[in-house]
Amino acid sequence: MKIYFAGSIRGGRDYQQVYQETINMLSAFGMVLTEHIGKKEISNAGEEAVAGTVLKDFQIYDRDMNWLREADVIVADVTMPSLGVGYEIGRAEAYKKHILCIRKKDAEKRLSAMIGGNRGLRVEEYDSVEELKGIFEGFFSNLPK
Ligand code: 6K6
Repeated sequence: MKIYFAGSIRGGRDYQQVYQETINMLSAFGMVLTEHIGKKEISNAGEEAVAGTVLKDFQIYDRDMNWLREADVIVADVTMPSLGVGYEIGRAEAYKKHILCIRKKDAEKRLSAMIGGNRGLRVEEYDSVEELKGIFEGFFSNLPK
């Protein structure tokens, strides 16, 4: 099971710690292709220190789109509005991937109607990362074999 986790980078890194914990939890369900999303070293303005090299934007785009095509499912944290995450959800939908959106209940910003109003998308709300476990178990156990 290949999992593409999407979370805000340039949209703002307020939830970086939550992404890290979410990715750790997701690892029990499959291989997370985008582990770097949880790393502290990725800042919304700084360089990508994680790969040991600074990637140009077109390289990031190409790499991420390849991973997205390769993925079986996409789990997107939509708590923090992010152009990139919204774009990835739209592309994943076009590729007919299984998509799960998660969103913290105490989110400051309202969810975009393009996500919340899309009847084809499943958006689950959570209070704590521990709560995500049950949400993930439900999602992964209901995927078609
Ligand atoms: C470091 C500092 C600024 O940019 C970086 C490195 N950038 C990225 N590295 C990896 N994935 C990225 C990067 N920028 C965007 N993405 C993809 O878009 C990720 O898969 C995220 O899910 C999403 C975040 O989009 P923005 O618009 O919040 O950046």
